Parts: sequence; C-alpha cells; structure tokens
Amino acid sequence: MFENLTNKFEEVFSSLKKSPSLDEKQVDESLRNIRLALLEADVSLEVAKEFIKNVKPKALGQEIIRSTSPGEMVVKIVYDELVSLLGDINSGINLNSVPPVPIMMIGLQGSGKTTTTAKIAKFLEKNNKKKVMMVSLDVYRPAAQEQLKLLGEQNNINTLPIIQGQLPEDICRRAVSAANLNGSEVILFDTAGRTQIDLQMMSEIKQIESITNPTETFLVADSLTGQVAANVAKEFKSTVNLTGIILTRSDGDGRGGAALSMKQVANVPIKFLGTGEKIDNLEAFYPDRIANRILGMGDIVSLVEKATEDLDQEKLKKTEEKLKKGQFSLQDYLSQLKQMKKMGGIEGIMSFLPGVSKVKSQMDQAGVDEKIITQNEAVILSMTNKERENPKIIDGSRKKRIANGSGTDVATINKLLKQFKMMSEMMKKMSKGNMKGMADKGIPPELFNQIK
Ligand SMILES: Nc1nc2c(ncn2[C@@H]2O[C@H](COP(=O)(O)OP(=O)(O)O)[C@@H](O)[C@H]2O)c(=O)[nH]1
Ligand SMILES: [Mg+2]
Repeated sequence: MFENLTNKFEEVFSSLKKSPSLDEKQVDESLRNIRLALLEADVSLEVAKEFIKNVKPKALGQEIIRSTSPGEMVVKIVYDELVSLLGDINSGINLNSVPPVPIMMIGLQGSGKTTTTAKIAKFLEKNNKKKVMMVSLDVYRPAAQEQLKLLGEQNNINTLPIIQGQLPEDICRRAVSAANLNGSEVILFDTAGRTQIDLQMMSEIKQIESITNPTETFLVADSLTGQVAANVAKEFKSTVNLTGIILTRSDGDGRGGAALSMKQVANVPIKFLGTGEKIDNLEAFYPDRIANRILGMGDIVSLVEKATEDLDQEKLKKTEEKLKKGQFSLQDYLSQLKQMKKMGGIEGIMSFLPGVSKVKSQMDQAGVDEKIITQNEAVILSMTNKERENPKIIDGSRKKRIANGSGTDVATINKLLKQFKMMSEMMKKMSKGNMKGMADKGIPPELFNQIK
C-alpha cells in the first residue's frame, strides 16, 4: 500500500547509506526528498512539514554525523518518526463490557462498512472465539440489509432477522434482546452511510450511539481517498466517540496518504486494514511493522504470524519431520504450493519481504506469477500417490501421461521435477527447515529461483 513511498525511500536511503560520512548539505537534501515523497503519498503539507521538523535536529546531531554509519542511523531516526506518525500500539478490539458487547461501524456510503462488518465478525469469531451477531441499521438503501444477511449466510455468521420498515432505534433494541436469547457475545451494528457527511447522518449515529453505548466505534474509511479520509475521521470524531479507523481498499492504494495523515489530522488510531474484497482480507494495523514495510525492510513479523495462523500445524509438523529425515515428497511440495496460494500467492508473500520493489521487479521480468503455482499444482495433481511420494519412478511414459493429464508438456514436467529436487536439497540444507527459521533468516534468493 505504500509502494510509491517505499521506492522513494529506497532511493534516498541508498545514497545515504553509501556515504561514509554525512554533512548538513546531504542531510538537507535527503530530507527535502523525503518531504517530497510524503507529499506525493498524499499526506497533508502540515504533516510532511512536521515530520521533517522532527527528524532534522536528530539527523543533524553531531554524534550521528560523526558516527561510523551515519546513513543507517538516519534511517533509524526516520523509522522511529514514521512509527510515531502512524500511531500508537495496536491494542486490539475492546470487548470490555457486559455481553452482548456492542460495536458500531460508521462511515460514508461505499466506504466498505458492510463488507468490513462481516470481516470483523469473522475476525472476532476466529481470534477471540466470540459468538457474534451482525445487525444492519441501513434501512435507507434498498437491499442493504439483505447484503449483510447474505454475507452472514455465506460465512456462517449470525445476523438479526430483518423486519421490513422497522426504524434503526427499534432494531437496536430488538438486537440486544435477540442476542441475549441466542447467546451472542458481541453485536456488530452496521449503520447507514451517506455520500457526504450530513447532519441527518450525524444525528442518527449519535442516537444509535446513545442507545447501544458501544465499546468500539469504528470508522470505515476508503484508503484511496488519501488525506480526505483523515478529514472525514476528524469530522466524525467531533460527533461521536470514535475509537478506531479501519482503512479499506489498502490493496489498491499505492500511496498510503490516509494512513500517514490519520494520527496528525484526526488523532484516532488505525486498527485494521482492508486488503481486498474477501472475508479474510483484513489485517491488524501495527505502526512499527508498517513503518518497516514502508522503508523497504519488509515485515517479517507479519509474514510469520500469517504463516502460523494459516498453516495447518499438524501438517507442518509432519512436513518438518519428513524434512529432517530427507523424505520431502511431491505431496508435501503440493501442500506448500497450496499454502503459498492461501497466503496471497507470490504477490502476497512478496509484499511482506525486504527489498520488495527490487525483487518484485526482477520477478516481474522473469515472468513469475500465480499461473506457475497453479500449473505446478495441476501437474502434481495428475500424478499418482506413488509418484508423489517417490518421484524417481517417473519415467518417460509416466511423464507423458502426467503431461496429458495436466494439459502441459513433458518439458514442463521435467522442469518441475528439477525444481523439486533442488528445493528439497535446499530445504535439507536449511538447518531448521521450518517457516519461522526461514523468516528469521530471510527467504534466500535461491528459493525464489525455484519457483521460476
Ligand atoms: N478491493 C477492496 N474492495 C473492498 C474492500 N472493502 C470493501 N470493498 C468493496 O467496496 C464495495 C463497497 O462495500 P460495502 O461494504 O457495500 O460499502 P458500504 O456502503 O460502506 O457498506 C464492495 O464492492 C466491496 O467488495 C477492500 O478492503 N478492498
Ligand atoms: Mg452498507
């Protein structure tokens, strides 16, 4: 979500890191470039100015200029400042109240409220093990209530049955008694939005707030609108007790201005990022990790968490044991490929890794894409179990059969078998051989070459 900024920072830092000593002129020039980069990321002028104002005296400190790696120390100063710009430590969702705990979702129309309501419900069920009920208070837009109901059905989340014509305040009361009856521990209220902030919407959410008394009121805002999103947050904050921001469409946002302006402009913490249209495209927002990502250091911690969350732990253990014994099979390779797909494919993994933009452009040039994962998957699926466990038995005629079955050719099969051989050898070499070890050390470039 901060690709542009990352590229700019990489430029600035690569020249800084190279120079053995720093003088005021160099620091000034770097800061000027950083300021420009921030403005291009669509943060407000004030925010950019403030940022530079805070970094400059620290970067010009004599001990830094004279230190052995002044450039790296400046990177650290910029990193710290970015972390503080992005907000405070993420304290999760506040569920501190007598159940059913009410949570209110507000925002402009089309910002992603309804979709995000379902994402948060799923998140609470999965991570907090809470029974959640979703309630639509959007009685104005035709089919808005049905949209939430459908999301509930598709994802196995409870919704309050719709009664046509009922007013939001009455729905709120009915929701609380229904939750008490069906044992829901959290109620998510999806409110109506307007295209612009207007008095009627404000007074309605104020009323809903006073009836439901939510522990959290999340503003869902579109990341693509940049600093406008921060201004919208500021306005909502002056009306209700806004406790957090969820920035949607971060997947399409290459600039990140909304995230960078939010704290300075509205002083509300960002809690989550919406990273796509699917139910699990939701990511907790951690300022330090995001700052890492922006500066091109990658976000290894997030990657590790995502991996451990998604991975079937049992399978992982088995694979590890096999690896140690040197028995990594094509079947295991297949589940690795599936795992990779689950984690958002190569693109998804790449966005977490250090030096992203460089490696990514290399991979773009090499034509590495999701299709190859899918193709490899098809090839392995066309093999028999015996072949998957013991690839050595795959002779010429077997190769032809597999090629036919997977709609590929023998050359593709040969390539995959070669990759697999190299990969299993490399995996044996990696002492720990597990995801965590890999993430601690960084994924070696050889591994990427395997995927090609
Ligand atoms: N790419 C992307 N699309 C999203 C995201 N969140 C929501 N959307 C899409 O935005 C559109 C509007 O969402 P909706 O939840 O109906 O907005 P509402 O009017 O605020 O309730 C839908 O097509 C969603 O699929 C996100 O994080 N990324
Ligand atoms: Mg909606």
